[in-house]
This record gives sequence, C-alpha cells and structure tokens, in this order.
Amino acid sequence: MKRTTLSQFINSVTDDSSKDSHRISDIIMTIALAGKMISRQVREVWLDGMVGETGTTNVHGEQVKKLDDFANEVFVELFRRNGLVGTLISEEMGAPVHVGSDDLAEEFLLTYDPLDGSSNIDVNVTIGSIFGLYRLPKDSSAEDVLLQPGSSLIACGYALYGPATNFVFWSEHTSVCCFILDMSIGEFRLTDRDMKIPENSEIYSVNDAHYPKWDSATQEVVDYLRTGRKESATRYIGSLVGDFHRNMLKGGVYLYPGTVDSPTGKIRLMYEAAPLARLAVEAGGKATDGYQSLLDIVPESPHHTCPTVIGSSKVVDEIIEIYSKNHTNKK
Ligand code: AFP
Repeated sequence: MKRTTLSQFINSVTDDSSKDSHRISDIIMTIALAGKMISRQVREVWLDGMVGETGTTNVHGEQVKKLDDFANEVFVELFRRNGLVGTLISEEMGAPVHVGSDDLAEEFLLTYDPLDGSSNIDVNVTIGSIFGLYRLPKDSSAEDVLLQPGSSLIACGYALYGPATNFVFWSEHTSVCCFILDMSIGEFRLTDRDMKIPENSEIYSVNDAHYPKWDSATQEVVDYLRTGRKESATRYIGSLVGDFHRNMLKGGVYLYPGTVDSPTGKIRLMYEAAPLARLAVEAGGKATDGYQSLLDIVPESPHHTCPTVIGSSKVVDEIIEIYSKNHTNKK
C-alpha cells in the first residue's frame, strides 16, 4: 500500500461544510505546488544557467540571487492567478502586495521567505521556502492590521530542497505533518502525521564567528551549550530551514542572537522566526528571543527582525534561565 498523498490527506482534513476550511486547504495546496515548482528549478539550476546574482539588492541590503527572484515570482504568480489570499509579504519584496480576489481572501495574509539560505544555492546545499498564513481581524481599518504575531498564525511550514524534497506544515486542522515528494507521480506523500521534536539534544546550531559581537548573556549561553552540558555537538548549515528540519528530527536548538551592533539580529519575524517557532511549539518544542516567546512578539514592520532561539524544550528552557539570570543581575 502506497503512502497517502498530500491531496488525499488534505481532503480528509477539510470540513466540507466550511468555506473557511476549504480556503485554507486550497491555500496549502497552492503553497505545495509552489514548493514543487521551486524544487524542480533548484535541481535544474546549473543546467538552466540560473546560478549567481541578479545584480540587485533586496530590502535587507542583501544581494538577490536569480533563484531568489524566480522563487518569489512563483508565489506571486500562483496567488495572483487564484486570488485566494488578500496580501502577500515576502522577504524579496519591499512592501506588501495585494492579490486577493474576494472578501474571504481579505481575511488571510500569506508571508514567505521564497528561498531561505540563498547563500547556499550556488554550492548545492539544502535550502527551502518558509511560509506563514495569518488570519486578520475582521473589519479592521487599522493600517497596521498586517502586523500580526505568531500567535495568530493559522498555518505555517516549509518546503525543503535537499537530497529529497519535503513539505512540512501545521494548520488549525492538523498536527505538524511531514511529506516527501514522490518524483514519479509529482505528488507529496505522507511520512509523519504528528511530528514531535525530541525534548532534549546535544546539538546546537549557531554561527560561532559572531561570538565577540554578542553580549555577555549570549556568550554565556553558547559557552554553556559548548561545555556546560553532558554532551555537545555543533551543526550549522547556514540555512535556517535546513538546520530547523534536522533539529525537528534529531532534536537540537537553533540560535541567531542579536549582536552589540545589531541587537535584533538577522532573522525576520513574520516569515522566518514566527512560522518556525509555531511549528516547533506545535511539535512540543519552544521558541524565544531570550526573554519572551517568539509567538508573542508583535512586529513593528513587515520586515521586523528578532533574536531567535528555537528547538527542543529542555535546551530552550535552560537558555531562557541563563538569559533571565543575567537580566536579573543587571537590575
Ligand atoms: P538568506 O536567506 O538571506 O540566505 O539568509 C539565511 C539566514 O537568514 C538563515 O537561513 C541562516 O541561518 C542565516 O541567515 C545565516 O546567516 P550567517 O551567515 O550570518 O550565519
């Protein structure tokens, strides 16, 4: 018996009597399609001459890769055509883009990092697309209505382009579930309908080269992870989504702390930190900026960045304790 396909799975969790449930299912299927289209291009990148940069920089001042641009356009094109969500916010677009085609669409905001870890594109190392689907307050006229915290996510997940392509998501109607792309039929197949992150692990993922620029609390945290626990191992791909996926399977913690020069760090809240934080929490893990849950932070702008710590609950608890001890000592 072959494994359940994504379409079969989505059909089984969709409430036939609810327009809302149908809409969420259609949105998830569209994101999975985007994942398949991007996955195909990632595999052809060397043959299609799509390596390298476009020569432009994005809103974060980073060089845009040709594949970043392609992946962003895949999302825009698919959602412009079907009009299922009101607004898109992407790492690669300076401002939110309106694509909705009916009243129901206006209740949904889709945020995404079309290609996370793009510095790894040209070296054939795992990258992925991260998304968050937010429900917007009804009839709100406030201008900042798009600035939603991770606690108002109703679905989130990622497509991972590694040796195989995975699609992992959580929604109001499901647990965290994992699929793998069956290339022979072009469909994702279910591998786990209730993913749980191990409670503890020796793995930590951080860019150690930033050590001299961290504050003393963060230095203490990383010293502890390195030498203060019974066992310790560093694994850092440089694609958050890749590090996150490994940690979901094996346990571990991913950290991207702020530095003295850049206290909020680099990870974008609305389409990187919050969606992955929500997945981790729904899978039994934890997520913090050191002092508060990542799910409680209300973004000040679509591209808001925040210090990020996500992973196995026991390790994250230990990290929170070190931060809070330092905070108390400073008072
Ligand atoms: P890009 O998607 O712009 O490549 O950023 C990737 C990322 O946000 C995250 O996926 C990595 O873990 C992190 O940056 C790597 O940053 P450092 O090179 O500073 O470690």
